[in-house]
Formats: sequence, structure tokens, C-alpha cells
Amino acid sequence: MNRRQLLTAGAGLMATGAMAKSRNMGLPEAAVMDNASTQSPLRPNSGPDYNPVVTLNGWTLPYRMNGNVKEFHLVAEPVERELADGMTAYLWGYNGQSTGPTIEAVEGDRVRIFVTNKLPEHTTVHWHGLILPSGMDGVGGLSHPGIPPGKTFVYEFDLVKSGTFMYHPHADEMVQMAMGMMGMFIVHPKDPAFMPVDRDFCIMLNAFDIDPGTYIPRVMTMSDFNLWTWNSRVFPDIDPLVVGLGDRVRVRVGNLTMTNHPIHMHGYDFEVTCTDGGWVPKEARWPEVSIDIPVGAMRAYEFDAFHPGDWAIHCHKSHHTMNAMGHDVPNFIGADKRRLTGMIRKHQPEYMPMGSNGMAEMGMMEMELPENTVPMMTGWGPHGPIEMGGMFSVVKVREGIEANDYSDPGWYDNPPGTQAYEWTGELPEFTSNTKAETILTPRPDRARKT
Ligand SMILES: [Cu+2]
Repeated sequence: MNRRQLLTAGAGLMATGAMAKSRNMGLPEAAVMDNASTQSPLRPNSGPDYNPVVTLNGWTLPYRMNGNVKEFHLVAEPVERELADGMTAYLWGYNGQSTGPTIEAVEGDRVRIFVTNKLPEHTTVHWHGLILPSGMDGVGGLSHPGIPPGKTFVYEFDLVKSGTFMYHPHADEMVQMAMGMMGMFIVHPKDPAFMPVDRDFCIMLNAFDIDPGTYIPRVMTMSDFNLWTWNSRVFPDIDPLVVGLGDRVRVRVGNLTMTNHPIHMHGYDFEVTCTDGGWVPKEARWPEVSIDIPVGAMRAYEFDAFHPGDWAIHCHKSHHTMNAMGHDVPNFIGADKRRLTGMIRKHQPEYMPMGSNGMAEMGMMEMELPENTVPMMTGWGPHGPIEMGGMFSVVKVREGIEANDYSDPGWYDNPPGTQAYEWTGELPEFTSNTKAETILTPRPDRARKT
């Protein structure tokens, strides 16, 4: 044996040693979700502890340990996804849902992800933002051949850093992402004392173009999408972000649409603590109330939940808080449509004149819709129609919510003297100022907030 052969043999032996830690256990079971409601966080049953994330209207992919390796099984397949009550879309996704399940692990873990392709064409999975070997990067034709229909490929790599990441195909890219193939990939810090939070939410921004009355997205659309979704779900059926008073809260947002989304949250200021590239040092953060999520990017922001109430959280592009609508409708504000209405009704007796006073009436009326469609402006709150759709939800901050409780606490009851009221000529007596005091309580200087 020459020196080179010796080294090669040694490397072979070392590789055998590493392999011995994990055995061939066959494919891990591929968990499937048949439900579009938010599933409870998945607590780790081995390895370093972490506070698991909650994916709104989503779930977390279970794993199994094989030696020192965390093994996951993703199945790329056609799915039926309920975008809202009364609207189901025929999409492509993973393990029964679009968006796919959140993958969650810890910095320093080695992961082995089996990807089975049940689509009618090849696919790949790109691990967006993760640092890994070039051949594991999932760009079809560049990193490795596409995974043919019916086959299973294995991705295996070390998670060398913590943060907020995503996964999606890099194969027939435009089609597969327009059909809903994407998910979040969360890597927790190895040190559980590093920036812990009490609640950690995940939102994937995605979008579809589905004509009213149909089930399948158009895949050639460039920018004129008509359904703006969070985790493939639209308001009024995006679950609320339920938070206990005083909790430290993180919201992680990833964007795989074709445009940016300024995410605005009411009631608080907050700081971006993590970007695509990693954690933001404390000295480099600044307070904000809206953060722009660029295309292909991830941001996580944090706040201390000291202001009780029901606080809107939404994309600030107003067309993104609407559901499917025609985009070529003229502005009829101020137009007197009485004469026109009579003429049209001779031909179309059900014709309803709309828009002369704005479009708020859209939120009130129970107009007959084509099947499998959600209204453009919808949702009812405790004080009337909310007139929203798309990328909108509510952060519900309440006293006395148990650590693991994410169930909807209902609407907030504004204490007397803390709600806007109709002027009737005299000022009412303000009976309570306690909530104002709560609001003015300075945020405690938390040592852990590093
Ligand atoms: Cu938006």
C-alpha cells in the first residue's frame, strides 16, 4: 500500500465508523396531516431542549432518531388544501398539506431527510438559507439529478447554524411553487439560554391565482395573484396568534411570493432579531411597527406582550388583505347608477348596482358566490364586519393564558373608558384607568434579551 492508498483506506474506515452510528432502519414513516387548523407544537423527545414553534394553520414534521441522526420523511404529492371554510384548492405540497410541514431541529444536529416524489414529474428540495454541501443544495441538474416520480432521494447534512430557513423545489420551479410547494425549516440554537421566547410563531407568505369557482391555481401568473395567503390560508380562517400577557413573542416570516410584503402589527413596536443570514446583534436592531419581507427572504421579530387586546396583524398592501376579486373594475364612487340599473335589469334581472358609495357594502352582504370561492371582503368581529381577506389575522394578548394554550380566547372585551365612542354632546365619566397604566408600564429590562 502506498501512502495515498493508506490514507484512502483510513478515510474509508473512518466513514465506516461514522456510518456505524446509524443503522439501516428502512424509510421513516411519513406522517400525513389531513387538517388545516393550527396543530400543537411538537416538543423534542431527544437531544437538546428547545421551545418548539407554532406554524399557523400548519404543523411540524415528526422525526425519529437513528443513531445520532435526526431522520425526517417528506413526501412531495398532490394535496387538497382548505384555503378557508368553503374553499378547497387542488395543490401540490408535502405530506398531505400545502404549505408543507415545518421541519424543526437544533444547531449541531445531523439531519437525514428522505424525500419521496409522488408527483407526476421530477422534483427536488432546496434548503433555502442553510449552509450545507453543494451536492445537497437541491438545484435540479446543478446539485444532483431531479428526483423522478416514484423515487426517494436522501439529503443528509449538519445544521451548522441556527435561524429561520425555508424549503422549496428547484425543479420546474415556476409551476411547483405556484402549486404550493414550500415549507419552513427552523433551526434552534444549541444553547437553550440563547434568546429564548415564550411563543414562537411561523408564517410562510405565499400566493395563488385561482379563478372564482375553480380549484387549480394558474401557474403562469407573474404578479396578478388573487389569493394572498399565510401558510396557504386566507382571512377570515387564518388562526389568531394567541399570546399570554407578558410573554416574550417571536414571529418568523418567510416570503415565497413574487412580491414584497410589509407586515404591520398593531399595538406594539418590535425589533427584527433574525434575518436570512442569522441573528441580529442587539446593538444593530432598531424599533419598527412594519417590516418589509423581501421576496425569498426570512425575518423574525420579537416583542414583549405587555399590551392586552385584539391587535390586527396584516400585510400593508391593501390589495393583499382582500380575497379573490376582479382587478378591472372601475371606480363608481359618486356615480348615479339608477338609470343604468333599470336598463341592465331588463336583460339581467338580478343585477345589483354597487360601488357608488365605496365598497364597504361588500363586507355586509350575503351575495351568492360561485361555488368554492371566498368573498373579497369578509370576517365578522365583535363590532361588525371586518371587511378583510387574504393576509390578515389577529394577535390576541390576554391575561391568564397557560404556557401551552393556543386555543382562541374569543374577542377582547375593552374595559370601560378605553374604546372609541359616539359623541352625544357630553363626555362620559371614565370609570377605569387601569389599562392605561398597564400600557404605560415600562418594558422590564430582561437580561435574557440579548
Ligand atoms: Cu402583501
